[in-house]
Amino acid sequence: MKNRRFGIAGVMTGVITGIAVVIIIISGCGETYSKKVRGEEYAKLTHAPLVPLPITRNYPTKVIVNLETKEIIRRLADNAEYNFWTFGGDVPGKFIRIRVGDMVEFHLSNDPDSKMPHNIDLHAVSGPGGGATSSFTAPGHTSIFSFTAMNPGLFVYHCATSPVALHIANGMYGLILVEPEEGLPPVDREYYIMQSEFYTEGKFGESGLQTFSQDKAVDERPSYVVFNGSVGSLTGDRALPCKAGETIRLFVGNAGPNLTSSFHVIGTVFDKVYGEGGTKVTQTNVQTTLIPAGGSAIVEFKIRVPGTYTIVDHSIFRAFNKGAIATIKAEGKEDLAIYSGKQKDEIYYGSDTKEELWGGVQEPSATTKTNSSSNVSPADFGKTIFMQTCIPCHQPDGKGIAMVFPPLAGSDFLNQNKERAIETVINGRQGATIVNGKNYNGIMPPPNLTEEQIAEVLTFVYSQWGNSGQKVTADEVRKIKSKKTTVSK
Ligand code: HEC
Ligand SMILES: [Cu+2]
Repeated sequence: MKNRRFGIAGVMTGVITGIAVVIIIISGCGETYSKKVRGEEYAKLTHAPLVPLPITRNYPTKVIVNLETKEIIRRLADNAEYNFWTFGGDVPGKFIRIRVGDMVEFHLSNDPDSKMPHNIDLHAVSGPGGGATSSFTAPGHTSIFSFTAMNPGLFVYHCATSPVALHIANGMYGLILVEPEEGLPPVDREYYIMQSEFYTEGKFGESGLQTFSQDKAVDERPSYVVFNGSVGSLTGDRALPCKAGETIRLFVGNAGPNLTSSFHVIGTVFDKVYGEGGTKVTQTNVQTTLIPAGGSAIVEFKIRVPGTYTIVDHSIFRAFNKGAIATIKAEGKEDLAIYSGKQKDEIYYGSDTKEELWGGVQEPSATTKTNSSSNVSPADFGKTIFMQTCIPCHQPDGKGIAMVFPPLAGSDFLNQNKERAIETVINGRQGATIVNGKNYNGIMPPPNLTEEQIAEVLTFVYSQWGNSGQKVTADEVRKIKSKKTTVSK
């Protein structure tokens, strides 16, 4: 560990040489607090998911923080945008890292193009409003105020300009880490993740510029629950990288504005949790940790084998239906003793023999290997719906799973009769279905999509994997929906 043995006490008793010494006196309620602060530096802030480097100083200093509030229209999800209000041009706001005892001189600037005044309430501040009233800043102005970080820990900051809830709901929040005197134990990688909700008039997945819904916000019914400000901010190419064998520390914030997070990383166990963002390891060997709105947690875990690890809010509809998914991608060597991977896939006939059910059916083939190498342009609306709705059963490559889920790739059932395919996606399907000469007898529940979404997803499916390429319009879907009789079996 770095040279941090000399705490504040050592500094206070030490000989003061030619270094500038600032003595801060904060008085109130008859008590006086004074502390020596040496030197001055500018804080280096980072955009999520990056975290500034650990502090190597072993004395408190004056830290100048420059942060700008900015209102910007930006991606919320594929094809959906939102007018975000931000600290530093991004959601969440920039990460601030200081040391306990530091005297922070905070410069809050509000972009001249802003429509709103903004301010900042840092939960790390000891003082009324956490800095809010002192930092109230009109567009095109800068406010300066100072505070001494009395308590170490991981703290949320947010805008507290009236209406406070709206400023938070629109994206104005971030994290400030106040390191304890001795610092945090070294780890291989640190990342910054912040969960939050967005309340839009449109449903999850609707395209275009989304507007804020006060009703949904009051009812605590978000359309989106996301990590780092948008759906997919940390998935695919943007997954958090690491190597097997490394220890990862996540600084996790929950901005709310309403929901508590059941924070979980699928496929790992948190070796340590600094509960509620405090400085003590409150629990070891944890699966899921609660993070309150306006709160935080620090979690640490070792990634033992390579692969993709999915970060979720384990209030699980939020993950799969509202966007609360992020991923960690670990490279490295397999350790088959720790995790074998799939060793076999066999057909299971149930506990009582149902052999006759499969009589006359062709030899079951092994499960098709999946790989998501479909050659799609990202502009494709239907792709998103397909990924969100259809892949658990029909698989990312559209090949389905032998005997259980029929293929969409090269499906004669699909390609021969468009109306029948539309009807399937409207109503779901059950009973005997023959696809490419093979019998299926499962249940596809109705996917619950709008007419537009059905048209988009089927157009996408038809454009893939050598399928017929025909287009499906929302009008065609509406026509079939309004028919009383079913099209065909
Ligand atoms: C929960 C699993 C599940 C999901 C999710 C699902 N399906 Fe299906 N799908 C099935 C099953 C099972 C069948 C066969 C039903 C039967 O045996 O009659 C089927 C049949 C079909 C068929 C007709 C057979 C074929 O292979 O051509 C189409 C077309 C289809 N699904 C499209 C979709 C689309 C598009 C989506 C996403 C919007 C979707 N499905 C989501 C399980 C699912
Ligand atoms: Cu604000």
